Amino acid sequence: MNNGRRNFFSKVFGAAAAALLAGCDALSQKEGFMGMLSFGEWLNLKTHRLLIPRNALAREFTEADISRYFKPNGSTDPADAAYKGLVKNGFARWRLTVDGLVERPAALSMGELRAMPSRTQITRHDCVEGWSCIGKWKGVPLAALLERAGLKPQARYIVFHCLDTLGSSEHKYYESIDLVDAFHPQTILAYDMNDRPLPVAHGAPLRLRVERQLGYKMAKYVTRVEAVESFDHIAGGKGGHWEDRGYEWYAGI
Ligand SMILES: Nc1nc2c(c(=O)[nH]1)N[C@H]1C(S)=C(S)[C@@H](COP(=O)(O)O)O[C@H]1N2
Ligand SMILES: [Mo]
Repeated sequence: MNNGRRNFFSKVFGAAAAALLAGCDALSQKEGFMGMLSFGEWLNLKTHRLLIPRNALAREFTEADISRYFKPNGSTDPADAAYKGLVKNGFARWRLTVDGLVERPAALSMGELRAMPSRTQITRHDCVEGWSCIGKWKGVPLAALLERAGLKPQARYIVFHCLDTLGSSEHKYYESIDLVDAFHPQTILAYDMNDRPLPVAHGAPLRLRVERQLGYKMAKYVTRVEAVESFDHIAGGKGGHWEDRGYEWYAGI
């Protein structure tokens, strides 16, 4: 190739790479990746993400990044009678049931959960509606709970059963994740938000944080963690309240 043509091609490829990078700006910043990469490096990064996306940690932020206002969404004050009763009692009678395909089913009090190992993380919550807020979460790693209960070999998914009913649904809110996300180090059942017990609007007394996915996966008002082989038999059979209404089951970000 003569020099003129080589220049022409490098300009065209340069422009294409720049356009691709620009298109990826939001995602790149979200993942803490900054600066210019060559086209080859960019391709490499994308290939890696495709191969090992679910082992990567979601970006964590600093105290200074915490949103002054964190928007509550979906159910924010459940009207369900059982939930109202628990609130009245300051959640003294609340228990987290761990059952399904486990060796040692359990019903744990908040005191027992708080006595388990904990993880604290400052992360960004992205709702499918297009808003984001940064909050600090402290809770028990789901992996610790599952290790304590002992998964049976047939277990493939973890289902989170909630205490609230959203809108005119026939079923209580629920969600599910696979075992890759269940054992991810940032997957926690959070009981504190911004250094205080989780408020009712954000899912008191316990809510899921699964940081590599969108907001609707982060079940609030969790009362039961069930290990299952399939979720065909639960509610609409698609693995979650919003999934039953057409949303994607794997809401990776
Ligand atoms: N039980 C339950 N969990 C839920 C919801 C809900 O309505 N009920 N809404 C979901 C949606 S769409 C979002 S964006 C987040 C909102 O969490 P927040 O109220 O802490 O902002 O909770 C998710 N988890
Ligand atoms: Mo959401």
